[in-house]
Amino acid sequence: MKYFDFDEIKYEGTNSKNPLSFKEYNPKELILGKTMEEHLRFSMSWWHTLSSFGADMFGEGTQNRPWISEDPITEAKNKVDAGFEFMQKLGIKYFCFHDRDLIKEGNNLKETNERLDIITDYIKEKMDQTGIECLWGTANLFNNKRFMNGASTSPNADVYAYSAAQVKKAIEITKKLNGKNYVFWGGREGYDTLLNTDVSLEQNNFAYFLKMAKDYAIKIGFKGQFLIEPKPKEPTKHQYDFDVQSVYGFLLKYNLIDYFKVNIEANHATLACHSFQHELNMARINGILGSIDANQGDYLLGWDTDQFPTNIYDATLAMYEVLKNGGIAPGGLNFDAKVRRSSSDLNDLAIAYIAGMDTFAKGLKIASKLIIDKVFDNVIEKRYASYNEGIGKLIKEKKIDFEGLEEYAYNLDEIKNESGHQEMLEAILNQYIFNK
Ligand code: XUL
Ligand code: CO
Repeated sequence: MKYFDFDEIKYEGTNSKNPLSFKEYNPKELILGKTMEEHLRFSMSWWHTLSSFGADMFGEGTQNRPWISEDPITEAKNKVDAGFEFMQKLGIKYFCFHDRDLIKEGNNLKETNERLDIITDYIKEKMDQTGIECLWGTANLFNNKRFMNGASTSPNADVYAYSAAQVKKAIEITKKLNGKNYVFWGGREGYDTLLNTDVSLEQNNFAYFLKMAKDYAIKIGFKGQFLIEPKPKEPTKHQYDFDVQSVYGFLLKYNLIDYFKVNIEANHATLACHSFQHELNMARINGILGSIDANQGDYLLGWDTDQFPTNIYDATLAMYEVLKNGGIAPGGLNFDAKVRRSSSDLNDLAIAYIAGMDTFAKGLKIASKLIIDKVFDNVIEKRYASYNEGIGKLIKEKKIDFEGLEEYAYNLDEIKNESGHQEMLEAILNQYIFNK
């Protein structure tokens, strides 16, 4: 059975009026020596695309999806069929999943795991037929009520043990599907009030959980990259993986830095009061940029709206960081995004993905020009030139101390600073966005 009534989506160029066509994303076009498809590594999110129906805090779902069924195994297989048809038609080469997106839980963990075996066999067949691959897998440790106080940071040791068993299985199925990465998003790993929380114990337990996970992955020969996905809040008030810099400090403290990178989500960055580029930059300069959850929030709303990314400024600066990083592989750009509640047609899903893919494709093209022309590199190099000679060189090379700096400062006359030219740079960035 076919679920979508459109054919393969093609690149038709910037002037096309066909909503079911790419205007910017031309998969085989070369940019800086690599195809767009190699740069962008787009991925479909199983949860938003196949398991979400537009429900919100105030109302039920609005989107009829023809793959729904009463029988959990039939529904799970339908979702695989629909998902692979969708990815093939859009030319998306990767998917990401939570264990619980694939199939509903059974009556106990054993039955749930048996269901996972059945559905991953089915997915594997489809992967072999289509060449589509798994970007990452993860465990959903937040939906079920057993996780009401967290999973690996729960005050209840039984929940901790259950979570470990669930992650063990999730790593196994990700390995079975040859996943390129495995993600830890601390859904409820945080707290709502310090009046009942032992943060120190929770963080130690959390770190030990991650250590056991990486030890197990090594033991079974899972070669995928481990990623932590920072988010400052929601659903808990304060989440431990607040942002890239907190995760980095945590990984250093617990000697996990060699085994984990980060998966950066745009909407999580803005919830932390950072720009998307800030988070990507912090990850890149610390050598931990692993993968991206491509979406965007709404600047007027203070929550995680997971919208499809259409903001060209953000996408350009994100791709700038990706190119500066030398690419994102084995990570990719996963659309952790859902259509709005009122976008209730099935084709809205495809149009949303096309909009996101075109935005990042255009961002990639603009970012490559910014890099070729060294637009910001030249400015930054000049701005920090004082560190290339004299006193600055001594500072940079750590060959001077406070006393030496004091002596130097005593002999300074007037200190002259230079303009940062921010508005000029913003205008130049606009020029590249408008014209390239
Ligand atoms: C939640 C979120 C998750 C992770 C995977 O905000 O982003 O979907 O990406 O658990
Ligand atoms: Co995400």
